[in-house]
Amino acid sequence: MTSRRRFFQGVGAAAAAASLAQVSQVALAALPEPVLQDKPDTMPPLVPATGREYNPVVTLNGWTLPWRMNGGVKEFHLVAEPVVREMALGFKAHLWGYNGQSPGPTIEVVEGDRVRIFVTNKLPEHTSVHWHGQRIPNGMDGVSGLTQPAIGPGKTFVYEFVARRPGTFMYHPHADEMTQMAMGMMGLWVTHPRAKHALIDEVQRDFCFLLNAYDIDPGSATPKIMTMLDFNLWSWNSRIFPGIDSLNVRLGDKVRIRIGNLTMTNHPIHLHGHEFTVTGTDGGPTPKSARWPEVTTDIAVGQMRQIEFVADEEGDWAFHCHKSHHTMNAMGHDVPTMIGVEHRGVARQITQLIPDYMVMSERGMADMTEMQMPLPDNTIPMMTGEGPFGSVEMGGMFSVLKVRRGQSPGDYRDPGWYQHAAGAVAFEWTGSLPDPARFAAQGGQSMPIRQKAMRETEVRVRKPTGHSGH
Ligand SMILES: [Cu+2]
Repeated sequence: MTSRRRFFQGVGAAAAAASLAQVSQVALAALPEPVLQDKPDTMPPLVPATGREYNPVVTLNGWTLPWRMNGGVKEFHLVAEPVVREMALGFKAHLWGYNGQSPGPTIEVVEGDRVRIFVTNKLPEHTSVHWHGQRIPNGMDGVSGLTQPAIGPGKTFVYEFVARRPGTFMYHPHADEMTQMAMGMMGLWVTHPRAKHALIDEVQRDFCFLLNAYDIDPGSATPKIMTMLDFNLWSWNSRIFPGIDSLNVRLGDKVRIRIGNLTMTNHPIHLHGHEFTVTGTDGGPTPKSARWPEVTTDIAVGQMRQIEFVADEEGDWAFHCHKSHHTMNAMGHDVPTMIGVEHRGVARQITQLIPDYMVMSERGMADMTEMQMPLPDNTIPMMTGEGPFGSVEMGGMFSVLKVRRGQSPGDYRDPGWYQHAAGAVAFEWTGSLPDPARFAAQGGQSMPIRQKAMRETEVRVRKPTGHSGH
């Protein structure tokens, strides 16, 4: 009963009711009852009630798909369907996903498990599921047209194979891929090692999430699927800051974070206050001789990186993509840089013609967090998030690693803001100041310029620019 209760905790009350129905129908139904999830919260780890033991992962703003055992085979039921994903409080996106969510639930199995996955297609078009990174029989690889016919709308297909090597993998359609991935169809797959593994350490916290990206115009809800690179929402598990949960750990915990990239660009993921090592890639555990300490790891398109560290510094540590446009939410960004341009006088004249005209960004963009600008329905500000000391002026791919002495083992709840010791926070200086050192030389040049000398001038011209390739 205890394990069943933990099992239910892992999937939430609504889903628990669904799996309760599943239990009574197991003997009758050919298909495992699909378990659905309608909450975007981070669910506690799903402790296995049946099958081999393992140390479960925690999916950031996600959940693990329950299974049933059938003659020694682990049976899962994935349902591909349109979903509504709350990407941040008050902002709902109309996506495609699996079992009520985008991304789909994490699938967790153990090395050597025989796995049977029923895939029911409730999308308006055909689909398939590719098990990215896994060693499987070719006919189970899920490439529609190449290794199987596509799964038509309303149809259910079965995939069956043995999870041969431990690691972190992804799943996604290999049918009208551009549309279906732009719409959010993807999920994580974790195969735990069967026994103690020389290259896979025991950890106290094991998190995972996918990097994904959308192009949704403010005020609308459906992603623009033709977008190639110019996405405006950079998300972790289809959530954007401040909608991404913090990663809450106990001081001294060994922490593993598995991050898969299914966007169309690379993401240098950066952790404050700690050094980590990359202990695994899609190809499996990294040999110990090939590990080195880092604070940022670049995750290319289609790659997975698994990082590990000991959380030995208390505090609230920023954890984010280091491309600064990826820590912003949707914005009209075809906007000239106005820093240093005094245009208030001009604005006064313009407002006589266009009453809504406003002066923007002549001192930088931080004013945007305070600006009381009417936003369209169903979007969120481009930079926001109230911290204990004011706005953190972030969005997109940003979260916080919270390291606390008092966090109990197995407790993933948010402990609140870090309480700093007296005098341990950077503070305003009001005393006298020594003269700051300034670099005075103009610098040389490696080669002479072959052109007539011009009168020295300070550039004041602003060149109109496009916005591609950011
Ligand atoms: Cu990024």
